[in-house]
Amino acid sequence: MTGPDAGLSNGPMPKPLLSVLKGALPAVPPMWLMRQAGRYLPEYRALRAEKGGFLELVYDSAAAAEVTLQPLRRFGFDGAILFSDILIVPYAMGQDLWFEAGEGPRLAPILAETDLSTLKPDFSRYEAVYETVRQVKAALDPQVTFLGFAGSPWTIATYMVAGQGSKDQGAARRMAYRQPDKFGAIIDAIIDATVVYLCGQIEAGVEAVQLFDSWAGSLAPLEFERWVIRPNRRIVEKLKAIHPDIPVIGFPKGAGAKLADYAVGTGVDAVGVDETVDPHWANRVLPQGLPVQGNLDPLALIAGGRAVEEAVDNIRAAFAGRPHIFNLGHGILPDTPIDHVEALLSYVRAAGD
Ligand code: 1CP
Repeated sequence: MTGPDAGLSNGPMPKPLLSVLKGALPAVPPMWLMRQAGRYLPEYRALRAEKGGFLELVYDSAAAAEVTLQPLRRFGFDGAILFSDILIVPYAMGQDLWFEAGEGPRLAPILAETDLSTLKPDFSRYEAVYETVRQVKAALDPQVTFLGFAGSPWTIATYMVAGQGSKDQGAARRMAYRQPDKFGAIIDAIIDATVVYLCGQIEAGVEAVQLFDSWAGSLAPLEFERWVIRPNRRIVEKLKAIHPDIPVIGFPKGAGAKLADYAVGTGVDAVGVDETVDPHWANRVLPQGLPVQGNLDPLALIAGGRAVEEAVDNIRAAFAGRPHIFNLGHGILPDTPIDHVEALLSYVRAAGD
């Protein structure tokens, strides 16, 4: 680590990304990319083809550890994100989960009349993921911060209710209005299953966790307070009671004008900002000193060249006075050229001062 804040402690060299989550202001922002372990990498596609399916890969801990480490070897990011999926939580809650080739995840949907007591939790479905964490931890460069993750309750519920991804999350939004008690019971069960899962990841070796709320943007304000802010706050409180020193990054994609309410209301330690948010505005409205993560447009990275440099300069200028982890505003897309990722890293790291 370089820069004025490099010597934060007298012990071993602090990890750049973890230090920023705890408030450091290094000259060069640490960097990782959401979905960095995945389909834009030929070595991922090769292993995925060999294992036959996505869940097979997740449940083969040695292979999942290898996939976690692939982008580290190639690019030298400051963070490693565990290779798993947010839908492992509903699976451990007892919902059937499978992946349709060429389409995506499918779950047996929770309908208006579905009796929730038919869901029988089986948390042994988390064990292979914890084993992946242990294997990655043993192999990871000590300068790299290891990130665990889970989906946020609202985003998880959208998949559990619809049984698959959807454009407007209509099935879950309808149930939330029509059957708020039932929907609340689903959210409560997700909160509990998520805290178990994140504690397990932490105890196996991750050093910070991210809550992905990919569909936070689809809710009206009162619903946002009820189904995004409150459940995330409960997760943060429960985690902090057990693991007070583990930073929590909240990523409320699409929160827009509700970003500051989310940050303050949930009590997360850092907030992920998506690419539609003006970083100068985010810097003005977020609490002073709160670490941010983001927010390069994944499509700019596909274009590469000047488009990326201009956006990087703008983001870095906006967040110059606060702890900042450089990242995309959402996951890296499968058609992203690898040399554009390399160029991004060089550009961010060269433009230190
Ligand atoms: O090989 C394949 O075909 C599988 C593609 C894939 C991958 C690589 C899926 C299926 N999940 C993952 C890994 C994954 N997913 C990670 C770990 C690695 C990393 O970040 O590098 C993480 C953090 C996720 C998170 C995830 N899964 C989210 C939240 C983040 C986001 O991008 O919004 C969501 C919404 C999912 C659900 C999911 N899993 C997979 C797909 C194709 C989807 C989207 C389904 C849909 O909405 O229709």
